[in-house]
Amino acid sequence: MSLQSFSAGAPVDEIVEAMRRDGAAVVTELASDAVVDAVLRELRPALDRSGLEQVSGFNGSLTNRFNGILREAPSAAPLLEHDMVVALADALLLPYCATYQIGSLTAIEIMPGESEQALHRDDSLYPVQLAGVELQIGVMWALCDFTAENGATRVVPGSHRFLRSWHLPDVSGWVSAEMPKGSALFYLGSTWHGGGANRSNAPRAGLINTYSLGWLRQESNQYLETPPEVAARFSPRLRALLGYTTHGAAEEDRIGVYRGGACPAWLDDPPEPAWREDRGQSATPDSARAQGGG
Ligand SMILES: O=C(O)CCC(=O)C(=O)O
Repeated sequence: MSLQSFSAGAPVDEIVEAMRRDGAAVVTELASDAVVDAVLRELRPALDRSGLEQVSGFNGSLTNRFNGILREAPSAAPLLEHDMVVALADALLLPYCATYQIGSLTAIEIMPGESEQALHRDDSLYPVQLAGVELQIGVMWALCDFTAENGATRVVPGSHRFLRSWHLPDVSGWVSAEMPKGSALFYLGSTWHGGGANRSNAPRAGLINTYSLGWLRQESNQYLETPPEVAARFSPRLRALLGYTTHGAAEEDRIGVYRGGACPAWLDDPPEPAWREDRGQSATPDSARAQGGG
């Protein structure tokens, strides 16, 4: 079984359907070479300086990783808030939350000679399983061509339906998410996947980030990775995605409120109303209740 691949202009509902069926899908050439090249160029010094700081059995010994993406690579912003990404995240996550957030944001450069990463599911971070509820989705942006030879992400199609258990399920049916530079692999948090071995002579560079339900704690602390003075350089939509907003509209339902004063100017005019209006969620608590919510 292979993953379904879509062109950048494909209807969002068809991609959502493929993700619900297979647990993952590829959308080809969603970002231009110019953007992708700029991201990698901006990340280069950080990857060379501190890429190997996260070496571990799980992360690999020949894999560069870096997390302070927006501090180093402002060119990554359009990828994180891309309309297609937001539309897919809306369809897959908004049934279970009022707003979702970036859970983690990591550049991963698998160097030649690296071996396979263990297959895993990202949502095992959270010690709950709620039938039918997806806790997060992941997006892997290809910053170069992804091939089976250079370590394209390995995905087990259909594995989002495997039950959680202490025993490793049969994950032998993995496929390589091969895709040209600028494409994106979308996968559910429950889908088994992992980095591939790099048997080529060149690095395999990708930018992977997750979007998780807004009432969960972020996997990586985005307020430290992108502190307010850096977040201020980006759009209200991206700031809200980073978590600089609240979950829930009504005073008594809000999570993530900040009442400490000394806010940056843009927090005095919080981004969340615009973000909610985008998605038709600007209803007041009373009218939301009248419509059957809350
Ligand atoms: O590098 C990849 O292709 C996947 C990495 C991954 O899934 C992880 O590190 O959690």
